[in-house]
Amino acid sequence: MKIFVLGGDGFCGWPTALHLSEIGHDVTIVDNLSRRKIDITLEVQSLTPITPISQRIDTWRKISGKKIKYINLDISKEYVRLIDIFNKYRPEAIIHFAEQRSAPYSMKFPSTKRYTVNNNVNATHNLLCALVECNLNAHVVHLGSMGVYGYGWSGSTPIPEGYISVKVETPEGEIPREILHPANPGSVYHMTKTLDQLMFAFYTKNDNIRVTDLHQGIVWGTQTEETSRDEKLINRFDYDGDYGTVLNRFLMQAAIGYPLTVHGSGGQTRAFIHIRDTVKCIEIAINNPPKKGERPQIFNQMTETHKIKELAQLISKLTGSKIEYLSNPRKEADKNDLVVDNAQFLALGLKPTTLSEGLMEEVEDIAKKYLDRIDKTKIPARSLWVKS
Ligand code: NAD
Ligand code: USQ
Repeated sequence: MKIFVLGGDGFCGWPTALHLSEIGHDVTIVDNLSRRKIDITLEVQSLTPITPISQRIDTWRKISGKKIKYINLDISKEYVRLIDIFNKYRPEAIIHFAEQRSAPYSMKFPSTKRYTVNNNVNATHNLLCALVECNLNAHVVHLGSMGVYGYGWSGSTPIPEGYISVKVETPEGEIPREILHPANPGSVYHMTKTLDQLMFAFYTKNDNIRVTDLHQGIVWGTQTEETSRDEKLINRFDYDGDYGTVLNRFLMQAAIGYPLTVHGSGGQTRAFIHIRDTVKCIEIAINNPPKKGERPQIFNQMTETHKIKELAQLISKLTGSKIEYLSNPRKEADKNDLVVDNAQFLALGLKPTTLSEGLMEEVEDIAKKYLDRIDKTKIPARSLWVKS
């Protein structure tokens, strides 16, 4: 299948592009390298030494004998070029990772709030608008977020996969309806993902675009089968206070003896998935497209939920690290329950990688190996949700 991977140079996109290429798809990466540029502005770097995109692709060709094409394009701004490449290549599936994905970065300054909204909303809308203009029947697989639901809004009732049954009271009696689960974003970044959902609902209804929206939890881990074949293929690992996600940050902190940075009480429960499972889920999603005219197909892409303080305690037990409870830079519930329905991926054959299988491998093979690249001054999370 001809597949475009939008955002294919990023943490989830790069291993996905390699995996899809490995299993025989004709892959084109479209990426404006904005993530690499943000690192330069923030004066941080991936813990792992990532090579330039041309070297990554060249190495993959030498190792696998397979060719991945690369196009440098800003999806949020270069609409006419997007039309040109759609008409030239006519992709059959488009995986859409190309958004600003950090909640702290999205809350850092007015400029980063505005950048996140302009970039994410326009990227998704340009994609959908271009598909209609080019009369392209490609299946769009979008990486959304568990954060669109908020965390634990329905207590111990599992968060359903996208839609919720409600009864509308009318003078004529109750009307049963199935609606998108209420949106409850916790950051400007998460808000853009809730806006994406509405755009998908409109374009599937109006133009019969086929969309699968994957509501993904926090991705942890670094390597997949394909990225570990050569050091020049290594995946990125963000550890800084803006882009580093909680579990990978704890693993890096454990490796250098830095106290684990728990925000608040650590009673926040979140959903997690290993990067190897992300890649597998996308393969499954591509193989199971919705029909034309169907509403967006929504899968919850997560495999386990954990409280932040329990993760810290687990890593502390394994490595002897200290835990530090910091005042929380975010405006979020101090504790919540989170139960999530992920039956669709399990039914389609996903075999989850559990936390117990990969934690120490990450500390030993990644964090300890590259610890001389860590700048400790970049570890604290300094982006405040509310400036007072
Ligand atoms: P990332 O920042 O590493 O990758 C995103 C890629 O998209 C980058 O290479 C960036 O250069 C590119 N990009 C951004 N805007 C673009 C534009 N306008 N035009 C072209 N390219 C553009 O992020 P990631 O961690 O790989 O996340 C990928 C997607 O998955 C995001 O949409 C994110 O919201 C979602 N997601 C990520 C996680 C996670 O834990 N990493 C969890 C849930 C959902
Ligand atoms: N946290 C800590 N200590 C840290 C870092 C974070 O306690 O050092 C806490 C945060 O306060 C928060 C939780 O851990 O309560 C998760 O934070 P995170 O940075 O790991 O994840 P988040 O900001 O939610 O964003 C990440 C990805 C985003 C994706 C989202 C999925 O960056 O792209 O959409 O996870 S989800 O969380 O399910 O919404």
